[in-house]
Formats: sequence, C-alpha cells, structure tokens
Amino acid sequence: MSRPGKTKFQIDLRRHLREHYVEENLIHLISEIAEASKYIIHSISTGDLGVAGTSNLYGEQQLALDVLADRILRKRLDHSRVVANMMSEEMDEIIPVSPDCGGKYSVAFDPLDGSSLVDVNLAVGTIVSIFQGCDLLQPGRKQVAALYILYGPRTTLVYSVGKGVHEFGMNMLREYTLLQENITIKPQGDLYSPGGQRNLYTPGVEAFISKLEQRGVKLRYSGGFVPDINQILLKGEGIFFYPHLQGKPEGKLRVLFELNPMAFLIEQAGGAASDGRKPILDLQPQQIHERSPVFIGCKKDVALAEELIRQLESDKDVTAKKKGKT
Ligand code: AFP
Repeated sequence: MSRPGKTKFQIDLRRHLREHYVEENLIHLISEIAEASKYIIHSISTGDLGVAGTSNLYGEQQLALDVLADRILRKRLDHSRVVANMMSEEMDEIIPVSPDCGGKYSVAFDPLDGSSLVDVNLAVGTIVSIFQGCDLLQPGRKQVAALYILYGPRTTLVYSVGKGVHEFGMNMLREYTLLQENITIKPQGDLYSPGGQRNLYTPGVEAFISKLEQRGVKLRYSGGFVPDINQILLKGEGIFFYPHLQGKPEGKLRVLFELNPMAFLIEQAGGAASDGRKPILDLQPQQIHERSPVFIGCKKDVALAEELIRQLESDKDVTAKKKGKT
C-alpha cells in the first residue's frame, strides 16, 4: 500500500485498520485491547509473581498476574460498548456484557498465556479471538479478527481481520506503529517446536518428529505459545505441535482461547493448522474449555504430520482416543 509522505513507522494501528476498511466498532474493540495491553505490560514488570490463591477451571493454580491481566482486559471490554459476550481462559463461564448482539462482537481471550514463564523472565502474551454477534461456540473459520500481543524484549502486536497478517511495535510513546504488513510463511521450514512429553508420543507423531530430525530441522521451543508462533510468523517458517499423547488424546491447548486465533493468523499468512486430521478452524467446539491436539505452521509440514498419523494411527484409534474410549 503506497502512503505518500509517510514512513510505515508513522502508521498507527487505528489508521491501518481504517486503511483496511474495518468496521468502526471492530476498530474500537481492537484499539481497546491494544490499550489494555499497556496496563498488562506494567503489571508484568511490577506485579507480584506469586500465586493468587485461586485456581481456574482446569484446576491450575492462578498466578496473581493471570488474575490481574484478566481483570484489566475484562474491564476494558466491559466498558467498550461494542462487546456482547466475553470469555476468558481464567474464568469458568461466558460473561454476558450486552443482550443486544446487533453491531457487537464476542471475544474469547487468554489474558496472559505462558504466565508461568514470567518468573523466569521469558516472553509471554495475550491471545484474542473475535466473532461477530453473540455466539462464541462457532468454528474458528467464522472469526472476524484474531490478534496477539507479545511481551518480550519488545512489545509487539500482530493482527488479522482476514486481509493479511500485520505486525506493530510499541514505540517510546507507547503507541503501536506498523513494523511489517502482509506477513507470509514458506510451504516448508527448518524450525520445529515440539510440545508435550516425547515418551508419550503416538506412532504417527513419533514418525513425524523423526522425519523432521532426519531433515536436520532445528528445535526451537520456549514453552510459550505466543513467542513460539510469533517466531514462525516472523521467520517465515517452522511448525509448532502439541499433539495428542498416550493417555492425553486432547493434547493441552484450548480451542477457543489459543488455537482458533493462532490458526486464523497462520492460515492468513499462508500456513496451515490441523488437529492431526482436519483444520483447527473447521472444528465445531462443543464446550468453551475444549482442548485439541495441534500441528500449526508451514503447510507441507502440517500435511506430512497428517499423512503419517493417517498411515500409522487409524482414524478409529484417534477418534476413540479423543473420546477417551481407550
Ligand atoms: P501456561 O499458560 O499454563 O503457562 O501454559 C502455556 C501453554 O498453554 C502454551 O503457552 C505453551 O505452548 C504450552 O502451555 C507449553 O506446555 P508445556 O509446558 O507442557 O510444554
């Protein structure tokens, strides 16, 4: 896009959204989320690293930062006047904000993904998935926008409204200005991020990782979904997987809060995201805290994982495992 007299660093988030003819309420919503991130950054750098004394629906101990980041985002969304329903990974139920769905959006978010990494000073992030109207239990392909904010050595925001993937950096004035737009990833890459315990990998996944290692692919795994996905996007290559494991057929990552938004972004960048058999974005979630195995990144590498799982693990087995029948 030509912008006479402007360098890209002078293009702020709101202007970029306007240039892409994004609907005004959605511009306001994404801008409010970006604004909330400034307070989350502050809480990370100054907040208490301790536990909050509460646990979430998964029975995971909530860190004070989880609860704080969740509260910051919920308050912003609550007062935005453009949200119908919202759902946080840290909460048990969907939070209704407005009964009137017209012209409004529903938001699923992970306020501080990887929060357990903060006390070892590794990068963490906020992940957001946005649907039009009231319904959050839709296939991810229905999302109208997805974004994440990465709190690393630099604070960056990556978003898509279905018109490419674009990266912004927070400048000295704490504004997000354009760093790069229309990010794409190659069909095959030289990086892999293998999640989960390898001794619990199933035959198809074991064969997949062996193929990658025979190809000399480099291992890059931080333990944070946001920095690991950000690396694939910005290096333009790689595959992240947190697969179904023996005894854990659903894997670990949550469909609504982590997988749908990241799958939307990666597909927009020309990559793919699968549960090992079909696209993540085609999953019809049955409940808000649903988990799924995930293989996400370069298209050819995702296809290779699917092929090996198909060959070595019959659909019956995988389905049975997912339904916990084995
Ligand atoms: P937390 O948010 O509980 O720290 O988990 C982070 C995460 O969901 C995701 O960000 C990582 O990719 C994944 O867990 C790492 O899981 P392992 O620690 O089992 O590798």
